[in-house]
Amino acid sequence: MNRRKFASKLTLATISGILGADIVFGHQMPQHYLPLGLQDPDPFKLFQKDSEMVLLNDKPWNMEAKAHLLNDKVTPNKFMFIRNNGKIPENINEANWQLTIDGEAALTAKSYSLDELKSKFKTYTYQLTLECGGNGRSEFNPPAKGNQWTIGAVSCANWTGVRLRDVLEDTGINSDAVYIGYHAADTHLSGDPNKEPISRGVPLSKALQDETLLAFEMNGKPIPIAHGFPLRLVCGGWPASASGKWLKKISIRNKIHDGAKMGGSSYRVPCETVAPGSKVEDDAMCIIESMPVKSLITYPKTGALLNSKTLKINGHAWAGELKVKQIEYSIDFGSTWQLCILDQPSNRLAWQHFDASISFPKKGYYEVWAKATDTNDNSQPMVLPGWNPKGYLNNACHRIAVKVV
Ligand SMILES: Nc1nc2c(c(=O)[nH]1)N[C@H]1C(S)=C(S)[C@@H](COP(=O)(O)O)O[C@H]1N2
Ligand SMILES: [Mo]
Repeated sequence: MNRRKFASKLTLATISGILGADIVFGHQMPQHYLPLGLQDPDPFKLFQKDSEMVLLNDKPWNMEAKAHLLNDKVTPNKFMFIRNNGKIPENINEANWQLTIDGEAALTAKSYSLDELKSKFKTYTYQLTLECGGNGRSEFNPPAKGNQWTIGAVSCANWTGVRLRDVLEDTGINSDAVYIGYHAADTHLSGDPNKEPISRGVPLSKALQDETLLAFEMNGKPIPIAHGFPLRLVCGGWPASASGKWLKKISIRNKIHDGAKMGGSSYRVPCETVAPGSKVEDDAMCIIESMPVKSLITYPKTGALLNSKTLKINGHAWAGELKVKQIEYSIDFGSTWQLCILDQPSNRLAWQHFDASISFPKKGYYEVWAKATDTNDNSQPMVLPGWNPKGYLNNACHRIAVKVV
């Protein structure tokens, strides 16, 4: 039931209860009217998102981009997807914010204020690709439950912060450490304070990489609230669920972190390929680590009408922990492929830009398909890759339609 229908079934007294005040002229209120006080704020204004972004859900907030919105080399906030599992924390006081490092494999437990983090450790800036593990979920069949992301749950912004490694080493890492897990300030949708909406992590080896940051800035400014203000973990190239927002605590674990959304079918896929629709036992599921090779054509916008037979396309390609070694395009439904020009990433784990000049043989309808290959020779599949219960890791080729008129 949507909230409008829900509200139409409520009595005036109940609505007053929710609003926390009497509706003085309630008897004048039109029937089935949803009082503004019960309506959600405009998320585009609230989070300063472009009006072309697509809202997938409001409880919690989830919003994605369209391919042509992601044309910038460095993703600005207005085009960055939002993926929340719980409620965004309110009334954040930066001055009192503490990050605690603890865990059974930490030599001690230590807390740092934001000022301490900034003054004690060296600051780094990296451009890092963050893609939701469920990006592309909407195409799986049988369908997978969850946000029906199409292609827009990916971003590549500049993140500034201190290295997680430097802070973990300052606290002290025990020799039995194997994993880290994050804990954050967002709250569970049920309102239960003992439940965390999400608490994921990465193996220690990923945590210790140069580019794994405790970030306090995005694109040179304090991180926007939807993206984790005032402190966020950023683990580029891995499912973005590993990059904890509103970060309060990192636990150094002597076992695989067992926080919320680390088990079952959350961010896990069958270790071996299964037939679509199969039921997969828990112990046959493996945690997603590096994201697979993928690309997007960000110019032109699909549906473009061209009055010329030549077209310059451009976009980005990325490959999780790996680099993209080649990207090709096809205008004949994948029968033949031509190489695109591919740039180096601005740093490890940043997406890579590509462009190509296409000559169409004659007027008519075409599809432009793009296919990237990583340094391990894995290419993007042209159709859907392996089905999995939650619809993760869809890295099928992106396509756009164009008409030469
Ligand atoms: N604390 C917290 N961190 C979180 C989440 C969350 O719900 N709470 N969502 C995760 C998921 S699933 C994704 S895909 C990314 C999304 O990051 P973004 O909203 O900044 O694009 O944040 C991750 N970090
Ligand atoms: Mo995600």
